[in-house]
Amino acid sequence: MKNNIKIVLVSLNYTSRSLGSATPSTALAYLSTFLRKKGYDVSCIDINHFKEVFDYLREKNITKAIKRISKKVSSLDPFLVGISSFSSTITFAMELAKEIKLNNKSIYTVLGGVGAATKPELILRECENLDFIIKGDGDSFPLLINSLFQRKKIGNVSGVCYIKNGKYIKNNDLSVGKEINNTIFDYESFIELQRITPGITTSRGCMFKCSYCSVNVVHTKCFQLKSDIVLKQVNKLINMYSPKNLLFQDDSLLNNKIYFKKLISKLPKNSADFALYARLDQVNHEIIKDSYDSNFHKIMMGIESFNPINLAFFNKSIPLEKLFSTLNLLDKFNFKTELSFIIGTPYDTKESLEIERKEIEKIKMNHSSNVKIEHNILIAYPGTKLWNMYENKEISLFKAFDIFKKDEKLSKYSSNPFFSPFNFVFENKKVPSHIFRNYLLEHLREISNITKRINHK
Ligand code: B12
Ligand code: SF4
Repeated sequence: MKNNIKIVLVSLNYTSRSLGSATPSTALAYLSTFLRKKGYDVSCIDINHFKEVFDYLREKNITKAIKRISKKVSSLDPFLVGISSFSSTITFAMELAKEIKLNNKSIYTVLGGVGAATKPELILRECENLDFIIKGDGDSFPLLINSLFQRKKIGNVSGVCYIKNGKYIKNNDLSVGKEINNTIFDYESFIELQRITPGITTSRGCMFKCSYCSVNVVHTKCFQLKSDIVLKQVNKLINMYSPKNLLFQDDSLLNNKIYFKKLISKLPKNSADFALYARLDQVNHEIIKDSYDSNFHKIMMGIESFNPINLAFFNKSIPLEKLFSTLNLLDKFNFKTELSFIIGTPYDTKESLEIERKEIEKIKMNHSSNVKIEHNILIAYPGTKLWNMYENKEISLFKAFDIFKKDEKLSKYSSNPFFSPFNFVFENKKVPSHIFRNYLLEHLREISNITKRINHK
């Protein structure tokens, strides 16, 4: 039954690729469908699809972007705004909350998502314009909204954190949302959507413990959605939106192979092109063939590094000797493959980066048209094992604004690694930071040259 309480949800997880290319925020899709079913009037703003905001961000005009989002929020006249954040967008969320409150002090602001899950007290104390943080899956969101609307005490609403009379209040966590995870979501509450490439995450948490990864920060327990729920979800999105592509966004859809096989055997045939993320050690001929037969044409794998010392530092043992034979197999089935690498560990050396470039050149030479290579610079995200090592002073970080200049996002808002993780790079064990920074910049330049040269051929 409708209750006429207006809620606006905003996702700030910006990607600079191109307008509308990112999957609409799955977090917002879940939350909005869940709230709509309970009678709320919900609108979702995903900045990767909001043309004016996206253009401002591309021009690095953060102030205008924030004002534009806030203007849109005002025009929707909500009772409460929920913001979904990654660690990289917490400062963005704080600025937006400030602007929203400037326009209308009575609107409640709530922060959620992986960015909000670590150190909620620090975030709330830093930003008085954020009224609440919800940790976990958001099952208790309606209870919080209702309590506020009816001016009741917040009491024991699970996962909710706030500051009252200077005192930090933290209710017990609710890591796995039973109700929200059984919701079959849609994108009907999204405004300004450019195009729809659905993203589905069939699990929460992960059984592996890679040192840089944040997946287990929000979801401390591994949890797999029932396969019939996932199939209902896939069918609903295909029937409603006829998408060209549909992306399975679990960091590895192959963590549970029995589940995977059952799921893909029941996926609708001749509907969308499917894509998946997987770990190299989980991929084999049978998996590739079965996936191909079920209409999968794209795979993304985190290879991370060719340097065994780095892989040990990442707590990720990947059988690199399998890489070339797996790429050959994927080629046979004409899979598009994206391989991602991480540079910037304390153990990288000029020589190890050079070896890495040679290996990447080999991959590009042999599989040019089918393989895309992506590089990420190592970041210590709050709550990860690397972050704990940094807090325990086992490893150090240094400010490296210029490395990220071309992709500045909101990196200059803060020089605190918690609030601006993008500003910081690891100190190297062998060379001083300014030299190490040059190694990284040179590596990125060289990789881009290799890619251009080989693609051009
Ligand atoms: C899809 C995705 C993206 C998409 C996002 C598209 C979009 N429109 O959102 C794109 C490609 C843009 C992206 C980019 C990046 N990503 Co990403 N991404 C993911 C991925 C694979 C899935 C996220 C997802 O949909 N999960 C499923 C949903 C249902 O779960 P959820 O987001 O946690 O949401 C639930 C709860 O948290 C809660 N909730 C969430 N928001 C809110 C808000 C409110 C108000 C409430 C009450 C509750 C609530 O309720 C939701 C429903 O239950 C995750 C990995 C993962 N498995 O989560 C990484 C992940 C989130 N990404 C990560 C990273 C590092 C990045 C990049 C930095 C990568 C890079 N090098 O550029 C960029 C950062 C972009 C930016 N500007 O900040 C890290 C985040 C680390 C961190 N601490 O922030 C993750 C966790 C991956 C990892 N292995 O560590 N990413
Ligand atoms: S990087 Fe992937 S495999 Fe490693 S813990 Fe994170 S989700 Fe799991």
